[in-house]
Amino acid sequence: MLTIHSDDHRLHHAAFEWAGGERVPAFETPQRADQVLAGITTHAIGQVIAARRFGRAPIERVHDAAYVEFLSTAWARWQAAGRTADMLPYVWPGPRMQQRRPADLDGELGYFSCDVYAPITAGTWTAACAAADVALSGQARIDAGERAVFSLCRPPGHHAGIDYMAGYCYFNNAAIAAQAFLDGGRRRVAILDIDYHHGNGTQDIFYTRDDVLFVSLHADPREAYPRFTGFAEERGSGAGAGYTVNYPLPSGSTASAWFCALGAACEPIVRYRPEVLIVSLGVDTYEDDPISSFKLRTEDYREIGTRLARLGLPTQFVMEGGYAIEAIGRNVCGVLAGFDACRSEGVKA
Ligand code: OKP
Ligand code: ZN
Repeated sequence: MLTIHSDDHRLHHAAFEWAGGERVPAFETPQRADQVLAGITTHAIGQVIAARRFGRAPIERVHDAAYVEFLSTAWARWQAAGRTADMLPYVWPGPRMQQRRPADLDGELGYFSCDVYAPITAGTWTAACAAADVALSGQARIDAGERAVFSLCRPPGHHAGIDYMAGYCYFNNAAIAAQAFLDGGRRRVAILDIDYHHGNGTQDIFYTRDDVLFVSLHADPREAYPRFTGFAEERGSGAGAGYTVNYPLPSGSTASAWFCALGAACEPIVRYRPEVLIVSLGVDTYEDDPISSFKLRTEDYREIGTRLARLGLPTQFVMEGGYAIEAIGRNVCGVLAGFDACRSEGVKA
């Protein structure tokens, strides 16, 4: 399988994050993508190519232009104020408060985010644009007839909504690719999100639409980030009613429960008859992931690839989470190799 990559991801490097009331080293590091890239070579997944640049227009097809503009200038404004630490918000518009854009930088930072897990650093804008380019370059390859690609995006994207950053995510790479498929003339795109965490941003972007089916398998929000979205009752609204499907799983779920849910999640996808499938690929479902609780083992990732290949669809894998540095390469490559192996046997009904 072809992999798309950009070295610019390294420009985004958070100094720390908050956990258990303490400042701890950030879990979302440049090493993650470097390890996956090393795995692609070690496991002979295939060719790696650099992303092309697509500019702001395809990003603004899913994100609010004011949010994009804020992200593009935030660090320079922060620096001009004499500040040097990572930018993190402290105040958000809560329930029943006015959703009004504040007039100064600290206020806007809260307005355009919904948690404390997406710091803006010196290189965040460049890296986030590069991740979108990695997604768009993969999309262009599928559009040109490639059967499957892996977009090695970093920073990840599925928590970024129409007008906010959250949970290590700034631009929603999978959503940007989905919109590009539609803008290129496809009419039905499915996104399957198998990251441990609910893809609240992707859901936000497509919640009222029927041209993108969003199906997500994730830890029950009652006991996991992002806490306030991802319940089974969230199913889309308006024209989008029925086009969001959530499968929350209990904390501590094992592979057998997870694969059972994957089987269920594939049913609405098959029924939708999408022209293309985007997989938001997180491997933080792994048993030794430092911030998650599912119990998948390395051998399970190959099986995931096999199951997805059996759907018989043009497929774009988009990298999301996975924080067990030592295992991230082999787990991601397990999925890709499993997919490729099943594909080369020929897809049988
Ligand atoms: C991003 B992706 C950990 C609390 C959760 C934010 C997690 C963002 C996950 N102590 N922190 O979905 O992998
Ligand atoms: Zn995750």
